[in-house]
Amino acid sequence: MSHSVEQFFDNLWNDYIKLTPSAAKVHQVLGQGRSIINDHVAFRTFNLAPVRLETLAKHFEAMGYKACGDYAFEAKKLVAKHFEHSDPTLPKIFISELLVEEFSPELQRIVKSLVAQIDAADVAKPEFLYSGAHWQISSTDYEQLLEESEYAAWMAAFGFRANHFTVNVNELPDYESLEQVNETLKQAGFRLNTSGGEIKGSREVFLEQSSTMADHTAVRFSDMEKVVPSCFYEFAKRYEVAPNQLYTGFVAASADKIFESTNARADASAEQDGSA
Ligand code: OOG
Ligand code: NI
Repeated sequence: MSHSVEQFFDNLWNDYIKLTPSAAKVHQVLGQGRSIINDHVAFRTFNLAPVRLETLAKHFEAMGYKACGDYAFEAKKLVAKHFEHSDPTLPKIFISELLVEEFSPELQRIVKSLVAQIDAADVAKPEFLYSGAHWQISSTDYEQLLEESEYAAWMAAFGFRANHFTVNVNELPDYESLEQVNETLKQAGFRLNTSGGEIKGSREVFLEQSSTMADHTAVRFSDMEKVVPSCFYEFAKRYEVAPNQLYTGFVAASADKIFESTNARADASAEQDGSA
């Protein structure tokens, strides 16, 4: 791995743990001081110039990543792509984008006003991917976005940075199953995302995933400070599609539930689908 790519992921991680103090605790609990290998890192954006998925992806393509899979989330009005690198020590990258034109004029107005505050020259720098929010937003606009899209509200509060890192459970010593990982996390006091069940996916789809519910962080809105859900940690176990060949893709039905790890009202949604 080149020095600059290594530096990029170090900077990305350092920004992420500032908003996600529980991530350091996850490493301590699961890794017992040994290093943890990450399966993937996820980013969010809006499908508006100059921050479209394709534009953000250019930074990863410059590092040698290749586009591998496309995903659509109709109800949440999102699409996503994943990227892989030939260096197996580098995490996969999952980037989603909100289909802004499918929302109400009110949401479109707010989101466009945020994106208009970005200096396009900043987007061209790799540091953009851990630069946070490039705008001012009021807590009332945040609340308004929240009514239509938890994703839009998260983007408005946090901007451009890793939404989550994901522990590669296959590479985790001491753990045979994702159930064991989840039990250890719960005993250590972590709250897991139960939307769609604690474990999303199965051996049959070659991927099992779980995640913590996002930490809560004080965000300075233009009118007041408010504590809102920030970032979370995910756990992924992959299965072989052929001898010695692990599945490398994502599973849309599972990803759909992982998105809810940043929901303010995740408990309510878990009750609705009967899995709480
Ligand atoms: C991405 C959710 C999907 C996965 O691994 O399937 C995902 C997000 O919450 O931004 O991370
Ligand atoms: Ni993920």
